[in-house]
Amino acid sequence: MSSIPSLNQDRPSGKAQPRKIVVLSGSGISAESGLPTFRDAKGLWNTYSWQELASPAGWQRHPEAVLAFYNERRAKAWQAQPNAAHRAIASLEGAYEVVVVTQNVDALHERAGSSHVVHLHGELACVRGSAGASPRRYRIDGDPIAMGQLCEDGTQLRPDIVWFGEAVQHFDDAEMHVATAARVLVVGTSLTVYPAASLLQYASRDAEKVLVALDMEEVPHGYTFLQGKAGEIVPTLAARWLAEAGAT
Ligand code: BV8
Repeated sequence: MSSIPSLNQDRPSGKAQPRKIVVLSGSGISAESGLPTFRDAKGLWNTYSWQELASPAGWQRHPEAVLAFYNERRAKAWQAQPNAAHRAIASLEGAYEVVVVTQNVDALHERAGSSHVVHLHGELACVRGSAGASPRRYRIDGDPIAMGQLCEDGTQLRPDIVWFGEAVQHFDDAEMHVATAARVLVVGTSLTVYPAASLLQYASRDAEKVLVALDMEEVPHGYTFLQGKAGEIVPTLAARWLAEAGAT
């Protein structure tokens, strides 16, 4: 795992807003919904080659294999159900402003009821043209796409997913939300992938910072590590925060 950059980097301006919670989630939060993670024993990148299936070069070399890989994941993600962790995060909206910044490409946060979700790495349920800096996007939910299905601009439709070597989406927005949160809850990510993992360092010094995972090689400075399953730990945390806010 790449080392976590030192904390004395320039911080975006922004005062922590007392009732703002920002959740930074990764594939581990969807594991209990039956969706695979990436780097665990049976993770996707231990089964498939990300270089071949989640990179622009792989798309150029064999687009059919890439489309098949994402068609299968899109169908599975569309069949999956939100779990107790997704639902607990959505329930916090009863008493807090909650922004979910996710590396995940499934829609389980939205389907659990979260109303403000920022996808850094794109969404399985969307596809886009395969050329240009601001391609047209289409929502296809759980449907497959095939070679020959074209965007209005005439280019082959591709998954609206951020591959390795491609710029992540909404990063500045995500950075601002982390910097103005009174609480930062990191759930189900190995903090391997950048620049997403660098978001943790933008949390305010006075913010409450919690990290939930099955295991964590190196716990970031200032974060409280709660080891265990998201589906068990996050509902307890949410209940405590709701009680503190006087909500039941
Ligand atoms: C870019 C596609 C530049 C979507 C993914 C420094 C700065 C910037 C870039 C880099 C850098 N160093 C290296 C890079 C390059 C690269 C990178 O980070 N490489 C890594 C491998 C070292 N980054 C990039 O290429 C990024 N792009 O920087 O572009 C640029 C700039 C301007 C203009 C042009 C270009 C793009 C990164 C996005 C790549 N796309 N996937 C898809 O197919 O799904 S990454 C992939 O990893 C997924 O998106 C995933 O979300 C993400 C992170 O993985 P995790 O979610 O953390 O999953 P993982 O398996 O690792 O861990 C699971 C965790 O869950 C574990 O901690 C486990 O304990 C826990 N867990 C499991 N079960 C449970 C649980 N916890 C609780 N409960 C459970 N039940």
